Amino acid sequence: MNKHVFPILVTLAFAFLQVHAGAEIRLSVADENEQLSVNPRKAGWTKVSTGNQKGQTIAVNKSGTIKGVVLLVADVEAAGELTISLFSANGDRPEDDAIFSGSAQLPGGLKGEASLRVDIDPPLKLTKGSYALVLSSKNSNLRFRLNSANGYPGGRAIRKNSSSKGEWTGAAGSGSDLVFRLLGDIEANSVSDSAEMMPRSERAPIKLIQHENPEFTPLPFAKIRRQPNIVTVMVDDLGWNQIGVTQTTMGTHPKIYRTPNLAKLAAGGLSFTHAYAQPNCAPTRAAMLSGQYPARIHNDVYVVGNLNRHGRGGISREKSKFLGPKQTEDVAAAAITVAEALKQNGYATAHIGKYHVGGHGGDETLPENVGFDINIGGFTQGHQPVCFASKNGDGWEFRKLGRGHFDRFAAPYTEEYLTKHGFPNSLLGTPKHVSDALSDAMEETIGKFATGKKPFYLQLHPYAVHGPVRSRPDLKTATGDELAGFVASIDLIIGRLQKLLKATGTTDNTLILFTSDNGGTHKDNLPLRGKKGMLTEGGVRVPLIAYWPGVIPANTVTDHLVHTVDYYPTYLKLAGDRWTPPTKKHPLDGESFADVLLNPNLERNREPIFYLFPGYMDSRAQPTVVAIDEIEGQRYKLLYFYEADAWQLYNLSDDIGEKTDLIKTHTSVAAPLSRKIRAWLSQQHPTWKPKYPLHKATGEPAGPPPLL
Ligand SMILES: [Ca+2]
Repeated sequence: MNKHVFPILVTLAFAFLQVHAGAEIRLSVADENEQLSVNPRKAGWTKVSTGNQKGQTIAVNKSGTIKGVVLLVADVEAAGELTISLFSANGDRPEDDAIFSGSAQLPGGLKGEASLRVDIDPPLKLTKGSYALVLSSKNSNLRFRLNSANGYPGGRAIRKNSSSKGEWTGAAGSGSDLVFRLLGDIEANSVSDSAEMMPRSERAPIKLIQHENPEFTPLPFAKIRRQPNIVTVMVDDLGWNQIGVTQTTMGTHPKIYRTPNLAKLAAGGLSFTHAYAQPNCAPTRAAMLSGQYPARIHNDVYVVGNLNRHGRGGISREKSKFLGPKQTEDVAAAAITVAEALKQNGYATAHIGKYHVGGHGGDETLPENVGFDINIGGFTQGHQPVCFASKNGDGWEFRKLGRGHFDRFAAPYTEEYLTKHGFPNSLLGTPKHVSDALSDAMEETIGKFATGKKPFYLQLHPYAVHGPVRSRPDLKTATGDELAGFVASIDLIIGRLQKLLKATGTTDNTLILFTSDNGGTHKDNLPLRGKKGMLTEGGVRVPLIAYWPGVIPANTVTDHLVHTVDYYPTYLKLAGDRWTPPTKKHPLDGESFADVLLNPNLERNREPIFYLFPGYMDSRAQPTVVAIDEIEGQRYKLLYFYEADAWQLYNLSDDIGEKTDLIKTHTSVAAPLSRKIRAWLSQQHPTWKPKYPLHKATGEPAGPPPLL
């Protein structure tokens, strides 16, 4: 489907309404971020035949403007002209003459369902009141999607056709709405719940490849060499299946992702199909560093920035029932970080690349002050302003990337460099890419550590693939795609890491963990639903590969539940638990998965993975509590939405795309899980202070969700 803007034909039949005379409409296919979708189980269709009219009533509570509307349509190939009009409304009935009316020709040849964007230019200024948006079309069988789940409580779908005897009446049940979203500062939307968002392509059939583990003899824990070196590679914004590794993606990855070094890592190690992170950069990094959920006072990082990020298609500050509480952006200096704990266990420590959870409130939370012997690039910022080095006077620099730490790796590619790493000659003399500079920093750091006596812990946190998405030119050419080329630069880091470990004789006593900080955001995460920032699987499920030859059985896969908070206790276990943080001061919320690394076939019960999100983030997130748990061999996800005071339940074992809400039929699963959520939120510890959405009227916290 193309994104052309189609020529318009304006109907000025109502031009006597001076205020909007001259307004025009333009029709186009909505871009990726604006596409609408609705759970098919809660959806229907309404056809607008020639001579009939369909519409939607809308309540405008405060003066503002409408710049247009997005609608979900189908059978576009049969459509001729579309006319959109806006009336004042009395109940289900449009009144008087249209305030605005515009027509345009729909494009021929479009197949299937499409989010149609209608721009109104200039925008319509509306005062408080009830309105009706009315659709008609000529020579057409145009169909519009209905949300039968009362997605927009402020109005409903209406119709005027032969069966209504030419009178206006409600359409298709009192709870039905057209699937729509207004554009402009008047917010009305029949699919406002982010969990309802589901691109149409997600409904394609899914085939998941189930890997069969080869035979292996697991090593008993007592037999393994303690205190391995540990390298955590945490990529930024890399989606669950945006790598070319079948073991991890269950075969769902698009073929543009070519990552041969990661494929080798998986072939020699263990892939996790169900690894979870927080839905955003900073919260995941805070969870990893502290080993704690955000509800702990020394974590307290629930989201990037603040918990009242309204707008951009999300519920407005005016309409929301709650306020997001205040949070912090740094892991507190009082926390005992994983680096500090590993230092207590005799490790040398380093952080390279994106940090994001220190320095907002002072230098005491920067990596060098919270347990890292070496810090290259770790700073407050959450993304790289540039992906390539640029000239600065006589030298080269990565402009505004952290605090200049990477500038000593910023010189353009030399012949020697290209030969050493097997990179193409076409790069000779061109500016250095940020992923290569990260590898250079890694080589320098591991080179230092390998000659020392201590085991080392290295957080290698690439800036890729956070936006701006800029690939090294040869990698873009090789993959045919800017993002896939950017992902390929990550794969080169892994290739260089493995080569370096071999060269320094440290392969056999080094554990590599490769993962991401949240779901993908630049392209879809199909078959997972949603993207970065959401609590749907597309937002929180991430790739995870563990590699430690001779200890972790090769070419194995596990579906054990793992969350970012688990890394810290796992590392402590492997370090020998010589020193662990006092539980009174710094309890850990995760569970070690060291036993799974040794035996991926192990039967194991982890407590549920929990999420508490008490605020707002544009169209992606509203106050929500989530639990993911294993019940009688099936994996379930239970969600509570504060705004709607409503629950959803999905069976992730047979519904990876979270399409079928089971809340009405599976009470025996949901009820005990709601009690586990209550127990989790109500646990007693001086450091456990979960923050809830705040009632607007009283400022009082809403507290835990009710019991089912
Ligand atoms: Ca991220």
